[in-house]
Amino acid sequence: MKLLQTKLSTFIIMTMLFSASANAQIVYTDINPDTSIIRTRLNQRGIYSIEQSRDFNNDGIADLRFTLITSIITGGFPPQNTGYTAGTIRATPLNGSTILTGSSGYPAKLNLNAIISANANWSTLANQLMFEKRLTNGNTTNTGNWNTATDGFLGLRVIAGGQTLYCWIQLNAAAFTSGANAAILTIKDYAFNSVPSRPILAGETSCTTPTVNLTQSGSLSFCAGDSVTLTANGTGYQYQWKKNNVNIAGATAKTYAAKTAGVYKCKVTNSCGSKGSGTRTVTVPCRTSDDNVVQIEEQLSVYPNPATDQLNLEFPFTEGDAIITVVNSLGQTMLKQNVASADEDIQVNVQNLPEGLYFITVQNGERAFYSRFIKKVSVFN
Ligand SMILES: [Ca+2]
Repeated sequence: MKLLQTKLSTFIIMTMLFSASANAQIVYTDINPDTSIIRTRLNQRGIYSIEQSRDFNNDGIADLRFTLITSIITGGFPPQNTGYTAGTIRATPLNGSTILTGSSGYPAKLNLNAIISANANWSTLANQLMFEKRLTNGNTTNTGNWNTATDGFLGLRVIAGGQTLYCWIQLNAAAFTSGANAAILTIKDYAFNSVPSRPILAGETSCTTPTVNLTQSGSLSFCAGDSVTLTANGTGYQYQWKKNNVNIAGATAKTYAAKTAGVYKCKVTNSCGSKGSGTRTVTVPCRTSDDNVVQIEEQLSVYPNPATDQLNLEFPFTEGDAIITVVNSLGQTMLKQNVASADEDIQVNVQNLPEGLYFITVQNGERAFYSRFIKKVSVFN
């Protein structure tokens, strides 16, 4: 992309300063030609800085200010014991934005595809992308994550209209390295996720809805002490495993070793959103297979029970759609509802049913699952 930009910039004059493209969610802006902020080394004692404020979510409000500072404090008045030349490139969050910082406390230089999300170290403080100090004895000290960085990504979190947007900015930063005579900061391109609070990957310019399907390492039925490893195959990059529809604390890897009986599934998230997997029902019957073969009853689990307005369903979905039927104690069909197999949370609205006992059936292909529940009218209604 960089080579292409360089070539294009030869031909494209100032009429085309940048081009923005937007798919459903990721809004990408390619600065063309790349913009450089250059601070030439001073030839005499003094301090000089230039700064530029930039807007990275295209709402006209500046989010970040870059400052390039150079100084020579050698000799002159008052006399310096240790003269030095210093160069700093600083990033200052503006108007409520924050920058993603690394473990050193400096703005992190992220690699391609690093996840920029709430789960990161965000700082409101102005901080150095890089700082270089050149001593009169010729030694140079550098600090910061961005010394002579090429194609690094800066993570930015913008607060716009009370909502949180995650962004990346691709930068080249060159310090006052030996032989060079200037500090240079080049802003190449940037993008943000236009859906509030949704993460973005460093360098990501478009996203598609995640896909997920579960595979298992072996039998879903085993004796206590054993386990089965479930793997969420797909395109997402954040995972949350659930047992009986409740998040399992800390189970955020691509795989999960299930050791206890229950209905398991995984919610997979990427920049475009979340997708729920199908379910796997794990049973721990504790009988050996050479004994009587245990027939696992296909169980439909419903909760809460009694229910007042929403009834949640859990059953081992196989393929295709399913039909949910609710019948009252007189055998009259009171509700019928279709669900797609990809639906993550299956809920039935029972708010309008009279109080009483109901039977519920889920027909999924050749298989049928049965349960019953009691409808109660909420005391708060
Ligand atoms: Ca902005």
